Amino acid sequence: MAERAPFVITAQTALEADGDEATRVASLFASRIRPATGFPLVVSAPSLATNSIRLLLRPDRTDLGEEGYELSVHPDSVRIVAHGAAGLYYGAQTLRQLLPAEIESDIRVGRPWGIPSLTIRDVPRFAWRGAMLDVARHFFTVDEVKQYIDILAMYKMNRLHLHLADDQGWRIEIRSRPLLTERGAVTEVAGRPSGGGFYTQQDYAEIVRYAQERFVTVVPEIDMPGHINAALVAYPELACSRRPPAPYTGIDVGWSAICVDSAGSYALIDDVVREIAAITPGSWFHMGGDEVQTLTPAQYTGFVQRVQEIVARHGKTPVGWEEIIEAPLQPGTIAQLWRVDSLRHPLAPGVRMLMSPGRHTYLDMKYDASTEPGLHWAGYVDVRDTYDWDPATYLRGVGEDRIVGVEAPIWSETLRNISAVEYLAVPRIPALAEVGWSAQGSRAWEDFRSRLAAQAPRWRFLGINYYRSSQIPW
Ligand code: TNX
Repeated sequence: MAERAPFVITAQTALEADGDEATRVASLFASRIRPATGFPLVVSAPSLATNSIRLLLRPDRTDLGEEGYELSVHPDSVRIVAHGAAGLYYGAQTLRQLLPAEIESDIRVGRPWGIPSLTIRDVPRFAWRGAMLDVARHFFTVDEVKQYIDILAMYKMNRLHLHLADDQGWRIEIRSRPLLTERGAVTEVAGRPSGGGFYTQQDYAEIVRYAQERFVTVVPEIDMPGHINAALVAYPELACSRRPPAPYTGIDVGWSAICVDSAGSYALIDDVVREIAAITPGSWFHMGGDEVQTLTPAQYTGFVQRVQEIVARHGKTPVGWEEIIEAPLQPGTIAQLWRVDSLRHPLAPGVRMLMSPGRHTYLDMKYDASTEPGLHWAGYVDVRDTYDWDPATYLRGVGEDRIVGVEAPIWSETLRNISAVEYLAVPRIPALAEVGWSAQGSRAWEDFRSRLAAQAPRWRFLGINYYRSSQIPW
């Protein structure tokens, strides 16, 4: 049987959308493909004309959920149908991937822009498909964070977890507590006494806006009660030790703690959570909770309980690293797995897990012994390790229904710029994106590795620094 002809984008192709949300998505897609094609690609209301790419929201298509889409490419038109605007956006990302790699060029390329005739119906497996960026150990500028968001959005990931405070630096302006950034933001790992940096609330709002436009929800994290030295440098009275805390630029963990028995600590935490919650449209606030070595178990669980109440009072759902499950948690709370491969006690009712097992998802782990940046405490993590596992069978007793999704953290102890971040993230981000999106039964490593190889020319056009893993047939 003869294959159907492709749809070809030309100077006359119209982009059509119904309503504000669909129009916004269509405009973003148009601005992405305008430079390479050089075509006007004007966005207008739906018509009956041929030679058009149509983005349509359909209230009756509840079968697609908020993020699913249906894409049909015919010789004379392209149609993306979704129930939610996110679905239209993901459909447009798929369309982008079906175009020749040169579509990613920022300068005009004279070649035909064909898209094969096909129909795709696509709905994500997990609601949470995230990446975490540690902006505390090394600071990344607003533009660098946007570059990272672009990569996430391209692969239909939908959460950016920002690790905003740690021993080495406090990275977000808190207006009622100005010393946090005045004194706590000027350091980062490996010295640079006036390195560091922080986001003003306006900067943060700009990151949130840019992410939101690409259907990525920002999840802010303030790590506590440990990993908190930078805050104690600013407010030494909240440290229970008698010696005033000194700025820290090393990479040891577990040694600092805010004084959990002092009312002043909770007053500060309340100010911090309130101000961050007010500029965060997403539902979540990440309270950290990892690697505390200086408190008794009772002190630790008591602290987690009080902070989860503060987070709830400011209208957010708490997220915390896996250690928080030692405390009695409210239903709805999300515990982020990173280290264990079995649970010592069952999850409380309504608590769900976000899966970030180090040996599969930690993007700061080296690919192999020769990788320059990165650490290797969880082992070497090559692309196949990130791709070839099932979140629903990873932990005994924690099946699909107790899992919100997957997330890839990137800790920045050894990463001084976004180019190093990209080198560790790509191609493991696309690998984890597929773990989060596609049903387990429809994934196969052999098939994935050749599809992944075909992405590399795009990364080159986009100027993304990536690792040429020997596992991939580039
Ligand atoms: C463990 S993962 C940490 C971080 C480090 C990371 C380095 C987690 C919750 N805590 O403080 O940066 O290892 O890979």
